[in-house]
Amino acid sequence: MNKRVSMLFTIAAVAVMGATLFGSSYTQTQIGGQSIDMNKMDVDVIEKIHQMGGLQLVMPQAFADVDCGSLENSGRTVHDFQLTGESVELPLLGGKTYNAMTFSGQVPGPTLRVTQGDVVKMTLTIPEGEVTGHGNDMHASQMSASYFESINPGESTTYCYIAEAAGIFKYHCSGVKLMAMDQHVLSGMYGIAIVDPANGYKKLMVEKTSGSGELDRKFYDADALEFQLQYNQLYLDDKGNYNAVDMFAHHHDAAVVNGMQFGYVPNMAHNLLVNGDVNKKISAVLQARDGLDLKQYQGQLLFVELDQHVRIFIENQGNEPVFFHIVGEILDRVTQGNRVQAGATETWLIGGSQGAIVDLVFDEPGVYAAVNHDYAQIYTGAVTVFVAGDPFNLNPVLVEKGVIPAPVPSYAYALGNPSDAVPPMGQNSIAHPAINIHGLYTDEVASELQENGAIPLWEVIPVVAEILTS
Ligand SMILES: [Cu+2]
Repeated sequence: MNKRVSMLFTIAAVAVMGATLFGSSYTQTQIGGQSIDMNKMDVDVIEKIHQMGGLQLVMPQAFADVDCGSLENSGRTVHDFQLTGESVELPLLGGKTYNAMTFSGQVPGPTLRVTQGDVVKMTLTIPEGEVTGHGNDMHASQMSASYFESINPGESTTYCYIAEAAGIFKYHCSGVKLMAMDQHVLSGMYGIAIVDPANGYKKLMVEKTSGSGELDRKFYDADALEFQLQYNQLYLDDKGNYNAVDMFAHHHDAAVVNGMQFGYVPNMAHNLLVNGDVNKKISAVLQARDGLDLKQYQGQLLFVELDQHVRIFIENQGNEPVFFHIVGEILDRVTQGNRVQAGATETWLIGGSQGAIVDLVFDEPGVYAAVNHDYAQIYTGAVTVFVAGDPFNLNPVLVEKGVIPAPVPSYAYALGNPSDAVPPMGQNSIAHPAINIHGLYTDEVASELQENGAIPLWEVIPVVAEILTS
């Protein structure tokens, strides 16, 4: 055994011992990054660790099993959260595909929304014929993932927990008894649970100054138009398979928001509305997802009203920091858990497996790009375009042509907001005027959304185009 490998095994043994001695959740037994200098390691050593399934740790049953029976009859609201673990092929930007692993045929997985104190009854089913087992570690619970272990193809397991802490929490596949967890998560097996505070969200206070320099505090009701943005990276080889060497090197191939690179950018429908011609591009740089044939994968925009309380649930599902920034805006409030962390701040740093709730109000009609202000991530896909109000003065045309009966405060009334960016309704949610089908979904998931009333814009736009150009 060469020196580096034996050194690694020593570190692994110490970690295993730590787990046995202090035995709680495996997260406490992770090896500190400073103890291994990845840059000095052989690539084949990294590959060997990966083939081993990472460093396998011993995990005692430190947490008592949670009995669904007693929790289900405790008088608390119970949420039945059903997930399936499925490997599917999903498209990448530019026409290629990759071998994705998903919860329920979509990346990210379905969002769970509950109120603090509710019981979550999570069932993970792995269909017969699935290539590997899967697990689920829900950060909203306070149980070790080792309790849940992993589920084999053809099997199903349930656990229950009380969502005691308010906030936004990641859930992710825990691999096969924690092996290959990195591959499963970075291939798409992640999602969020939003736990609304028991007493609801707080009013939003925004400070402005008057002409005489005096402070003018404006308060917005707690009810808000809500979005969800989940940041991650893809590490892939040429065949669309997960590439662990790139992951260890922190060398991503794509930065994704809700699973897609440049998912929220203008498409040809917006060309038509703004320029009167599907082929006349609004943005030469950003228009990466043009084409009605892309269906649920074409670019869509996020539409908000002016002077409207907007709440964004953000989770960093990835392996790199997120410097959340909205070009041309200031984040009026940042909350983590149920505690306000900042007010009127330009950018907020969100580490890996960390969430934040950003509240803000857009004051001026315009186009605003929410970015991960890490340049390596901006240019590889972490750009999300918000449009506030009617900056293109489309209301008169749309009304005149009969597309809408009266002027509207945002284009969401005509085009809807993308389904993957809209979380389920909570206790302080303003309903979106309409939802369009957009997301890294299988066609089955997209059809289900259509059956539930979401708009397939790729079918609607040709009709609108005919009206507008007639
Ligand atoms: Cu998995």
